[in-house]
Amino acid sequence: MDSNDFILGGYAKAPESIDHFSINSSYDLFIGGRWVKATQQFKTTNPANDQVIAEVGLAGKKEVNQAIKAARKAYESVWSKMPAADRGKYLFRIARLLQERARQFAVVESLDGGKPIRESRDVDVPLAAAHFFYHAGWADKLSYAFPGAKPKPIGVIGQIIPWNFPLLMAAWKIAPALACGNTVVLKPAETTPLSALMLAQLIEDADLPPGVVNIVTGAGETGQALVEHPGIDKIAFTGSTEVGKHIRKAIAGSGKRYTLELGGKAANIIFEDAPINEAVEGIINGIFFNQGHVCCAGSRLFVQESIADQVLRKLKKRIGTLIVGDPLDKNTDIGAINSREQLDRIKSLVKIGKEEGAQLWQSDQRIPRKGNWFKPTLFTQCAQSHRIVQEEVFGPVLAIQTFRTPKEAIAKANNTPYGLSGGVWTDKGSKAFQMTSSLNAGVVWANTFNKFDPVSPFGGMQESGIGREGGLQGLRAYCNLEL
Ligand code: TAP
Repeated sequence: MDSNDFILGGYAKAPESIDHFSINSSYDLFIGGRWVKATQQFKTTNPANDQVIAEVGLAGKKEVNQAIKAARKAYESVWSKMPAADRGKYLFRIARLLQERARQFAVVESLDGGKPIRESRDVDVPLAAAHFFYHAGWADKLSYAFPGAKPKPIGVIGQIIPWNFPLLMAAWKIAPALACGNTVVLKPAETTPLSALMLAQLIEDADLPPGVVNIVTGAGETGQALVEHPGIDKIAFTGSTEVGKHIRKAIAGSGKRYTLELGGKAANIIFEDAPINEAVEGIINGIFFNQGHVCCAGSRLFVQESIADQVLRKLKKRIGTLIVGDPLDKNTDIGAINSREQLDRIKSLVKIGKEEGAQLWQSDQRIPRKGNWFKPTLFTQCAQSHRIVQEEVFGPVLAIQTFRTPKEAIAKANNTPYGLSGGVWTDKGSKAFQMTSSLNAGVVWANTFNKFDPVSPFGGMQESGIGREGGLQGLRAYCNLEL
């Protein structure tokens, strides 16, 4: 067996084909409906094998300025004046083209980001299309969304997104902004620029008026240039709490509107009356889904003491069956860690977890040598003060604690600066309601985990952010309401 062969837990290999379309060897910036060469380029690599996939433009202040000017021109001359029903038609067209090209987008998302093709294919791409469909429907019905008010667009929106759901985050940002009559300049993450650039190609094919959507690839400095530019009316940011705080300071006093979707440290709480096997699947889905690269990952598990041994035994057994390997293989459960930097961060926090006294358990499946990989990892005997309990690891690492009463579970679950999401598993509806209303979290799932829908608003409390995306609340964030 080749040293980099993927381990498929007894299943024959089932790789998704990649010869049904081609990825360019280099991509320019998408500004004002044209492809504009940047002064500098950078490489994007496949985290599963470290191979370079393509070169993309690195937008500096000059290109960001150019993109904002193009967005302003499109806003003033075309998009904000267009009949809302026509804006809706463009969004429907984008949604349908996304469905037609779903296989290409799924492959690119897995190649560039490392996530299993099953997730890109069954979660990321369909949900991205659903967001465009949903907001296409709202475009000419905004006055019904906000009865008694006259919704007006805000203007030019700067949008900055992370690497964990690159296409989906682009859809979450672009679809509502356009539906409300705004134009956008979007910056994808440095390690996952390709699906946003393919979306730019799709938008070009959809004949969207030039400048309505502009995509500027680059690193943190590109995002900063967007944030600081006076021509931006609103910043919509998804990423880490650290950068979110930095952005809030940078725009203070500027009059720019903002929404911040930031980090999380979700508690997944399992009561003794829960359906145990389903709950174990929920734990797996909550933290190992997308390698734990999920803002709302259930990275803290609280199990009622009476069932702790049983849950832990079942959990370990189930983890042993997970397939870690080739993101393009349809059997794969856990793909590649998105970047070397992120892998180093996970390793460092795991080392700290051991040093602080928590007990580590890792499954014994083999992982490929080349590329960025991390085994599913559990920590037991965790204390509330441990850094693996308090900090976002953003990897397949679960910190497990026990509790005796609902009150204790709530106190422990709420003991972090974050407040994005949580999960409760119980047979009792009343207990589910009591828990969901007591947890400091923007989203709480009951007897399920990590479920998304364009109709449901998503967002955090405390250091997990300000504002909502999705649903009416998300739409509201892209309008000025005149009463
Ligand atoms: P960040 O490092 O914060 O990066 C997010 C985006 O901001 C990237 O495009 C990044 O560019 C850019 N950026 C970096 N520094 C900037 C600056 N000074 N000014 C403006 N933009 C800047 O986060 P990440 O590591 O990509 O993503 C993981 C984080 O996102 C996690 O904390 C996760 O919880 C959070 N997240 C939250 C949500 C929601 S909905 N709450 C959803 C997904 C992810 P580069 O990539 O080029 O550095």
